[in-house]
Amino acid sequence: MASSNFVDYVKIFCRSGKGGAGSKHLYRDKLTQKGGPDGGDGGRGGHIILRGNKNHWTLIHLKYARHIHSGEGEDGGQSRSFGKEGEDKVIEVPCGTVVYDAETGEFICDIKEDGEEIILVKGGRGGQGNWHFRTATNQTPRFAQPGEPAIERTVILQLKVLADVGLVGFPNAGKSTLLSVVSAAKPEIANYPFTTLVPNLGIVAYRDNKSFVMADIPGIIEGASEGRGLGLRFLRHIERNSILLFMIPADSDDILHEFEILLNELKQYNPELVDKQRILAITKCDMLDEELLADVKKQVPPNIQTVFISSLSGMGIVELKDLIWTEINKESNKVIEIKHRPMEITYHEEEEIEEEIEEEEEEDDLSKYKGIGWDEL
Ligand SMILES: Nc1nc2c(ncn2[C@@H]2O[C@H](COP(=O)(O)OP(=O)(O)OP(=O)(O)O)[C@@H](O)[C@H]2O)c(=O)[nH]1
Ligand SMILES: [Mg+2]
Repeated sequence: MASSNFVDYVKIFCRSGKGGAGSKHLYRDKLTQKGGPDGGDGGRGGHIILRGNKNHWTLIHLKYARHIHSGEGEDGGQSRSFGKEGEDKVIEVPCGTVVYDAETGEFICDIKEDGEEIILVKGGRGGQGNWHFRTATNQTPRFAQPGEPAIERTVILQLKVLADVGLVGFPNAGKSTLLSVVSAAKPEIANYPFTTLVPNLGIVAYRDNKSFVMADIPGIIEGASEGRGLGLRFLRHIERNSILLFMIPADSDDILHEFEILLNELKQYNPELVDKQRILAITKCDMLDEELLADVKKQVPPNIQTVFISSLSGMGIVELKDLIWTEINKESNKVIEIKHRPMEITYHEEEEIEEEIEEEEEEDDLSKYKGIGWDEL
């Protein structure tokens, strides 16, 4: 998984710029002996800003950006001249990025829209020059304010994909096959469990140039909430979906039981997921004849809209797209705000260990170049 392009977790150390100091300059020239204070203000230190960018789909571009520092503000000068402001650093992130404090796990902010900007770490204010401190009783203040110090903060950026519909099902249910049929995405498809190891996103073209985004996540199995299979690690990618599409193969032994297991695992992860609107797709219906299909139709859970589909023969696909479109456009299914629970810091230890191993490997790679001149490379 370490070599995957799907990066949905990065930890970054941020340091904003410190503010420049105010100047204590006293004006003097050949004609003026005591010109009074004329020290200018220091410049503000650079902020670290997060900006949503719809052209990014993952955090891969930040995978190796472990330290981000913004510029320091310059000190004020004579003749009341201001110090230059420190350069701001902008971190471009995909929409759906959530930021947590790496030490406490506390939720800081999230970016939902393209172009949305949030100051993650503020630059220090510049100090005021001595010109500000002149008073009737102290006409030559020989002091000025220092700039505010830089702020250091380690943050965790976590991606929660903003798709309209999320596919939920056991491994081998035909999730990736459906995505490959309705969108241009080319996920890996194979007849063994856990073919999909990281989420895939696809844009589904609908009538009249309309479209919606579908997220195919790795399969869920019973006990996922206790860490079985790939666990629930990827479920956060469906937290923000408007609706969930449950997928159960027509040849499953007990459709109702399978449906309940899936529902229960989602509930273990986040009870709010169970409140989302659900649709059920019974997949691989091409494998059944009329008689068997009629039998399966009797087994489906009540109180859920069900569509019988086959990604191979195309059966029910149009009907499914119509239903998804209607549901995601219902006002009641719009995701307005989701509650971000604090992050459990231990949760990601595994990933960090993986990252460290990778780093060590890189160091090893570099060591072979030691002692070789640039010309020889
Ligand atoms: N007959 C038939 N087979 C299908 C259909 N859809 C998928 N399959 C087959 O079912 C197997 C699993 O399909 P995938 O799309 O990889 O399943 P998945 O749900 O993405 O599985 P994981 O990635 O392991 O969670 C593949 O061999 C597909 O060819 C279908 O509509 N009809
Ligand atoms: Mg798959």
